[in-house]
Amino acid sequence: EIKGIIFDLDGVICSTDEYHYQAWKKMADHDGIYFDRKINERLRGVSRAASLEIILEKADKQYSDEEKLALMTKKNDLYKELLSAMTEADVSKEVLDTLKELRAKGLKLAIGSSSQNTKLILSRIGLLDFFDGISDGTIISQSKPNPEVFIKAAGILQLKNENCFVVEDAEAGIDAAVAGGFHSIGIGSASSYEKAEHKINSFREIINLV
Ligand code: B16
Ligand code: MG
Repeated sequence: EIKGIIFDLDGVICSTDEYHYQAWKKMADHDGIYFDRKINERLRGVSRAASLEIILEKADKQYSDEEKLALMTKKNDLYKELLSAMTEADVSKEVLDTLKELRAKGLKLAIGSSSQNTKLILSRIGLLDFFDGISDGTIISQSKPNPEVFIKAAGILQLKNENCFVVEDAEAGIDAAVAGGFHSIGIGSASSYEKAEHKINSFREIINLV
């Protein structure tokens, strides 16, 4: 029985996945490191530091820890610049209406995101006070595919993992859900991932699964 739903943020609730790409791309171009959308797919759901390691696979020099920190800061500054232009209009009517319908059905709703910018994004799109729980990159020590972020979200909702859906656009996120014993729904980039228990093409379809 499903009593709660844990939503990934970037690429599920809003399209900040595109801003992540643009910010990493600018950082990489500036440093002369090859980066494209295909490599970007591997960054979905992955922490900032792990994302940088993936990007640096294409670099032709070794970076010190200090330089890596500077690159991450640069990327995050570029990313936050893009976030500062976000408004409530950056959540689709489909997402908003579906969230409200799920809430009306008595389901508990939480965010489970690797991002340390989660609360900033939620406040920009007007959803900071909407969810029953927020588990994000500021309270975890291991990023997806480790299930920690979802386990903490279920804990906040006071629900068992097996009574929750996890909605994810990242393969790493689906892997995390499976590892934690959650039911999973793949959307977007994860909508054709074989490990996703349910696969949907539009957010509204969640209604049919509960
Ligand atoms: P930040 P999600 C993830 O968010 C993104 O998918 C991933 O690309 C990003 O590197 C990660 O958050 C960390 O984000 O740099 O803002 O802390 O998909 O788990 O909501
Ligand atoms: Mg995501």
